[in-house]
Amino acid sequence: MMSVNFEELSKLVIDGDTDAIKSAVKNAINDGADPLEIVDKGLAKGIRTVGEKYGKGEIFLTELLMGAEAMKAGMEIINPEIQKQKKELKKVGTVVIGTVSGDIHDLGKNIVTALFSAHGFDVTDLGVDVPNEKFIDKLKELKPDILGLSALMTSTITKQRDIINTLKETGLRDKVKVMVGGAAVNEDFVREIGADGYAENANDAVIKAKDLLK
Ligand code: B12
Repeated sequence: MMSVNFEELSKLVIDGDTDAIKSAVKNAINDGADPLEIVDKGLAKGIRTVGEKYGKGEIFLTELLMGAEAMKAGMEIINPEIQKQKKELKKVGTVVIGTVSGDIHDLGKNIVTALFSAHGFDVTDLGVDVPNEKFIDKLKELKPDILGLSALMTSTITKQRDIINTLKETGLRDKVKVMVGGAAVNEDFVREIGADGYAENANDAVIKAKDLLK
C-alpha cells in the first residue's frame, strides 16, 4: 500500500479545491487507504480548520462554502466506499436520523448514516432542517430502536432538548433510544437534556448504538 498524504487532503478542503479533492480521494482509495481514515485524518480535519478560521473571522463565508463543497465532493466518493465495507449482514437495529430544524449541516450526519448502514442498521435519513413534528411522526410510523438527532449550532441544539421533552409528554420516551451529536453538543448537555447517547464521531456512534441495544 502506498502512503497516503492526509495532510494534502486537508489542504485541498481548506483551499476549497473541489476538482482536485475528487481525484485525490480516488487515488487514496486506490492506494488502499481506509475510507474512514481519509475522512478523519484528511477531509474532516480540513473542514474543521476552515470552521476555526471562519469563527475567528480569518476567512469569509464564501470560503467556508467552498470548503464545504470540496468536503461534500470528497464524501460523495467515500460514502459508497463505507457502504462496501458492510461488516454484518444480519440486521442489528433500526435508526431514524436527521438534522434538526433551522440547521442545514449534514456532512457529519451523512457519515454517521453511512457507517450505521455499513454495520447492519436499517437507517431512514430524514435529511436536514427537519421539523420536530416530523421526527415524532416518523417515530410513530416506523418505531425505530434509535432516534439520531444532529445539530451543529448553539442555536439549534435546543431542538434536541425540545424533541426529547415532546417524547416525554407524548409517552414515547421509553420506546426509543435517543442519540445526539454535532460539534456543539457535549457530554454535559447530553446529560442535561436526558439523551441516551452521544458520540463525537461516526465510529463511536456505532459502538454506542450497539451498546444501547444490548
Ligand atoms: C461545513 C460547515 C458549514 C457548511 C455546511 C455544509 C453541509 N452540507 O453540511 C455551510 C457552509 C453550508 C455552513 C453554513 C452555516 N454555518 Co457552518 N460550519 C461548517 C463547519 C466548518 C464544519 C461542519 C462539518 O461538516 N464538520 C465535519 C463533520 C465530519 O463533523 P461533524 O459535523 O461534527 O460530525 C461528526 C460528529 O459531530 C458526529 N455527529 C454528527 N451528527 C451526529 C448525529 C448523531 C446522532 C451522532 C451520534 C453523532 C453525530 O459524527 C460526525 C462524524 O464524525 C462548522 C465548524 C465545526 N467545527 O463544526 C461550521 C459551523 C457549525 N457553522 C457555523 C455557522 C455560524 C454557520 C452559518 C450560520 C453561517 C452563516 N453566516 O450563514 C450557516 C448556517 C446555516 C444553517 N442554517 O444551518 C458555526 C456555528 C456556531 C455556533 N456555535 O453556533 C460553526 C461552528 C463555524 C464557526 N466556528 O463559527 N456551515
